Amino acid sequence: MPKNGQTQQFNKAAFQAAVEKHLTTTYASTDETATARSWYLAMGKALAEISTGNLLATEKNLAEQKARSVNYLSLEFLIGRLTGNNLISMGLYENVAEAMEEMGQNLTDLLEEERDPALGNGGLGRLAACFMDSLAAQEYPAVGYGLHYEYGLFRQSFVDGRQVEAPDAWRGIEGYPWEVLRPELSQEVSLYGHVEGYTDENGVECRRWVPAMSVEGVAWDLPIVGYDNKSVYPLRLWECRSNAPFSLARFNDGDYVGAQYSALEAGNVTKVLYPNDNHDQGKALRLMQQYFHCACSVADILRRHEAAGNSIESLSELETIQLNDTHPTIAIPELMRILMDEYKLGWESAWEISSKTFAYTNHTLLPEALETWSEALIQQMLPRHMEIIFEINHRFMKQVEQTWPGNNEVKRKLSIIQEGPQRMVRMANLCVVSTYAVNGVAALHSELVKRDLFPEFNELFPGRLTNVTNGVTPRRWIKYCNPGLSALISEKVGNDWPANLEKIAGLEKFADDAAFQKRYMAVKKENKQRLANWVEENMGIELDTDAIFDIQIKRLHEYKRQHLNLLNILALYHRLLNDPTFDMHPRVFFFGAKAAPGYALAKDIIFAINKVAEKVNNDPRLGGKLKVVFIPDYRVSLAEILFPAADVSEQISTAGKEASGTGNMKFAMNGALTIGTMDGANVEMREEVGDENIFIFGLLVDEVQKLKQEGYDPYRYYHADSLLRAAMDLLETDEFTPGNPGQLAAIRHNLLEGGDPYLVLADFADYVKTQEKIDAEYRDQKTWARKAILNTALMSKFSSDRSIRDYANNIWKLEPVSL
Ligand code: GL4
Repeated sequence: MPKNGQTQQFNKAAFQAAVEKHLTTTYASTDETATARSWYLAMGKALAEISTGNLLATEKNLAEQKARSVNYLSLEFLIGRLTGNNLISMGLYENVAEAMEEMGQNLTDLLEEERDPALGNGGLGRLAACFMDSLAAQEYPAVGYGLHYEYGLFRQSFVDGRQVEAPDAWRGIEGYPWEVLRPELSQEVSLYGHVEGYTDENGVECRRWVPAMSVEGVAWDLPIVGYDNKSVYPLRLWECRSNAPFSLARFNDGDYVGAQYSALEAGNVTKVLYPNDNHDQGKALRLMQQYFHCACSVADILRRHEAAGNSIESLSELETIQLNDTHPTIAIPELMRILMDEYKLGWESAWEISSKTFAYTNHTLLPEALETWSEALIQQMLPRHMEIIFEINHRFMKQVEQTWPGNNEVKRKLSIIQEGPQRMVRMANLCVVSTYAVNGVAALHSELVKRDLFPEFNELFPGRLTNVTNGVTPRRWIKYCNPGLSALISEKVGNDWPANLEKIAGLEKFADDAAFQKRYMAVKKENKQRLANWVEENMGIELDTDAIFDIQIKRLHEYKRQHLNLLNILALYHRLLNDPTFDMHPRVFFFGAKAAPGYALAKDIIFAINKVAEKVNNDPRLGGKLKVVFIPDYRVSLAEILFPAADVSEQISTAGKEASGTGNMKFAMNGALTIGTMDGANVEMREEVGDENIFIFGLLVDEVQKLKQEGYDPYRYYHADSLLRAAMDLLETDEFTPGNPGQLAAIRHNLLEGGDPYLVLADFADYVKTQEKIDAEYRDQKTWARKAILNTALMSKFSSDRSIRDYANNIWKLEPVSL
């Protein structure tokens, strides 16, 4: 039982009355007409009353204490359902279950009524959600700033195996019960127009922005409830509304239609989340989203700072702003603009404050994900910001000249402005130049940031580039999603492990205990059954829980190599049908993945997996040994069923491409063994669990680079390996698309002729061999159980509580403040 949570304050009768009140007055239902959904909504509202009270109390306390805070700016917060998790953090799960039971409602069923707020694409957005949870759990003062998208990440379905996207109206028509509107925090955001010079009353030459239009930013707060404490931090999401009259000049000019058009555009700003992960699309509306997010957030940070009676000069002492990737970079020139144009500070003073306030996290090395914005576009939408960016670059170039005199090549490389037919602003360069700390998200990734991405910056700013290895919250990713395992852990190491994951190491000594192994594996079996039930009910596929549950869940991307997994499946299919001596333990290969709507090859891979699944799952010749299940509409709430049910975790990206991964950590905590490359956080997971307890395969980063330099020739592997050939050639036939040969050929073509930068064929043989090893080892259930237990026991490093402490101690210099 939490020690200082809200349990003591819980008054069951009052809570039930609040639920009743919301049922009738908020949702216009009676006990007779209420649906499960209205009960869930009323319950959510009654709970939100408690969390909102604590949110206001936390806000007040932090302002009074003049506590230093972190402001986490992110275009994505993939928080998933809040109700179950908040109940656990509030220490009210059992109390509320009982209260609802007395009202004739089953809590577990009601929790299923909540739609996932899918305000993120994948790992980057989910990390932000785990970080907010860990900030609140450890009471490091924080505000999360994001966007209140009307539509979250699209909903996915399959029609004849192909991905179809539909809009995700996550709030439903009733609105989301946990969110609370903060009208008093509204901000006005300017856009377009021009810059003019003027002389102020002291005769100083100044610049100012004369915007052409403005929109309104409205704040919605979602409560981030601290586990086992009273603090509740806001996740503040900005919604864009168009101002009236939004474009006074145009309106007065008689350009009525033009003015309306701007209003339409502005109303669109927070309409939808861009569905790209690890890919920059460069659309003007996206830049508007980014600026809108930054303008509202920076203004709100300054408002809080001033309201607490602090001087602008002390900003960097009391506030730090963490940029989650480059998406909120425009916050930097925005703060500079406000400091200079509104607070009338000179460049040096403004820079002194700004460059000590911002820090930046890099989440990817993929060139196509590194954001650049056309100078012309910024110039048009944000003319004063463009001017400031030029000035930052001008001063920075002088610094480069001092270090590398006359070296134009290094200048070209480091410049914030990329020359070319269309000049572009490199957002990552702007970040590195303008922040006090830059971090990668796993040890290997951070080394590559220093060595390959920003070597000169590392020389120029020694110590600025650093590492904070990612983590995940053990509250959602063990305690909430895996109650069976949680009970087992608590029994052995006590029940304070969710807030102190180091304690979980206490399980290590039970790894060889036969009785414990049995119970641990029984929990795994129950979790596999829960997943099997879901699949049966939702997809009509029957599964055997004695089979190995092998799971790859993440965004669909060539670098993550779902198609390598597919090739192994095709190889198994081929061997089962053609090699009488071949035997394998039954295995179910699960996939869950959304492809960016414009990413054709990713969609082809989804189609291929679905087509192979259709055939394989219904082919009696395979004797039920091989099943393939592509879970549609993969999302946080499904992840909560999938992670606990896995025996094998697929982490098979090309070495050097996956910055960290966080699903890898969730799997291992829940006792899945990893098959993975030496990439991202896999490297550190191997360090923690030891080489015997993880299945590592494939080329290393340096081998990848070397092979590419020498010239990767996929045919070399294709010709040398008959199994690979058999698997690849199946894609040309109509084996899986009867009557339509060649429907899956795009993948084969890409791997052989498309100059595949992810070297799929080069890693195939080792991957197959390592999968065979897994097959053999799974048959020895005792050894398997031992390894699985050790994976759970040795994952404490990957709690996001540890990540947040690293940020707090090494970057933010933040102290906890308890309520
Ligand atoms: C990502 C990385 O691809 C992923 O490896 C990492 O775990 C995550 C959080 O740091 O960030 N970068 C982008 S872009 N999307 C991601 O998921």
